[in-house]
Amino acid sequence: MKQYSMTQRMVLFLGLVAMGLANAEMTRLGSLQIDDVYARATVPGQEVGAAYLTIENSGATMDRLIAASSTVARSVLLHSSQMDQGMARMHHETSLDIPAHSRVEMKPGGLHLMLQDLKQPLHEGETIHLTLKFEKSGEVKLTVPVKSLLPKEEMAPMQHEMTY
Ligand SMILES: [Cu+2]
Repeated sequence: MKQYSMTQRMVLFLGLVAMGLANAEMTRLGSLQIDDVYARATVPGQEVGAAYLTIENSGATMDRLIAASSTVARSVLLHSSQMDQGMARMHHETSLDIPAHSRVEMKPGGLHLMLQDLKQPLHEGETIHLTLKFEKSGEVKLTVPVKSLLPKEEMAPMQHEMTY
């Protein structure tokens, strides 16, 4: 058996620790991998919040996000954003396809989960729970960190017009 030096062992150990940290917010559900999950902090009086995440499907069949819910909001809707004559407009989507061997990313200004009728403000540093329901893979409960507000100019999409 090969003997490792103290330094080699240390490097190996640190590598494993780093891998553990990198995977801290990753969730697996069947062939789906969900990561980069976070919600935006809200200001007092704000009734809606937004959450973002990335879903990767390493499987050979398509799956579909069909519902989402959270204990901090009365409903959670899937929205897409599009620029229309210089104004961002949100559209309510009833489901989100996650094609085989693909990665679907939610981000500010694009796809997002809208937390409607918040029951409490979302403070930076807290965590909330979000439950996602997929057509094939079923349900998964995520622990979602609340991150700081965007600079003011990037907050604009929060106040934009809604189209259903
Ligand atoms: Cu929205």
